[in-house]
Amino acid sequence: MEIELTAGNIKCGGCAQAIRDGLADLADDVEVDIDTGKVLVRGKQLDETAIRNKLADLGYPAA
Ligand SMILES: [Cu+2]
Repeated sequence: MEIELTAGNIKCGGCAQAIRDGLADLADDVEVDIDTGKVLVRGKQLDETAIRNKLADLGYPAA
């Protein structure tokens, strides 16, 4: 399955890396689009609430 979220505050490659690292335990694959703020998360089992909470903790709250 996959979940696409739009996260705030993504400004650079460092932000994208922080998100990929932060979500590594919650997903098999994470793509971050710096221009649009879109975060695409793929995995066999995804916990959207946990992903949203993690993004918020990292400082990139999802809309
Ligand atoms: Cu950044």
